[in-house]
Amino acid sequence: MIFYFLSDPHLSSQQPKARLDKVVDTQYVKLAYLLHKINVADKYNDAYLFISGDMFDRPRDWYLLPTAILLLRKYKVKVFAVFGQHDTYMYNKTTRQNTSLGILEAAGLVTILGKEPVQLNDWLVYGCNYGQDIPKPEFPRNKNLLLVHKEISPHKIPNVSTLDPYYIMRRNKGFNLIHCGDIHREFKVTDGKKYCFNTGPMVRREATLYNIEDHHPCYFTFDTDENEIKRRKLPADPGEQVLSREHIEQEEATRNFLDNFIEQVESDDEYDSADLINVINSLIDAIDNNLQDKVRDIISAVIEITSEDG
Ligand SMILES: [Mn+2]
Repeated sequence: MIFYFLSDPHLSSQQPKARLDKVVDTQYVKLAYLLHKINVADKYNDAYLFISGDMFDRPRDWYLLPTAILLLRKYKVKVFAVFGQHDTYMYNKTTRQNTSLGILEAAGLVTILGKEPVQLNDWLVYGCNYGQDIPKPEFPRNKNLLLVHKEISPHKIPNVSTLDPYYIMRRNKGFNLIHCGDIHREFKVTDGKKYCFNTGPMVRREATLYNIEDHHPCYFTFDTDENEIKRRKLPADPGEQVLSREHIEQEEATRNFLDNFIEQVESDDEYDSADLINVINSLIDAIDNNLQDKVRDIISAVIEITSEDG
């Protein structure tokens, strides 16, 4: 089997301010390129695509969904994913189906992973959606793959608390491969046998120094006969050509997500609903455990009703 890994595609019908090209078009070029590769590989060997959350930039995007459906149907790739915070109003069972990713799942175009594993030959595949705990593999001595949307990264990012991937590997020894999403930075670490990794964002939507100077969008592959993770480039122009440096200073000056959120609400710009959800989640985490689910349900229902395209 060949596994294909992609982190944080953030498909969107919206043009980010910092992008100089028509990113709505170039995102499909990248996705179609990858789906075509997998479709060809699948003729010789079972090939699968794994997306570790934030397949979409916002929970609902009706302008985008038809194209996403057409591409997935055209290339007939078997896609597995978990929900990131951008894919859902607030992760819960009641509202998650009424989202772009929920629709792809209902249409049978994407399989959402969770704590009950999906078996692919001699591998068991688990998912940890945003806000969930990492599941325990049923057979830790067998071959296990985990998709997780959590702030796992070896990089020190100002004002972002991250979990060390080596710590995650030690605490979750049963997983041979841990495919991460959430933090938009590429990394790959290994203890010699097992891997923990993030391919970085498929689309460089934000004007950060990392996106402009360092990151070339890519995907990873893993041939189950070789036990090795390989990095492969996606078609992408240099950061300097697709992102404007004018937006960097503003972003670097933003001290933390709360400041960022307040700034966005005060400006006329559209605010990022995932930031709002981060703030609400951190408040809910502070209340009584027994009430947390109820409060999440109530708030997600309110967000769903009041969201402009809801
Ligand atoms: Mn993301």
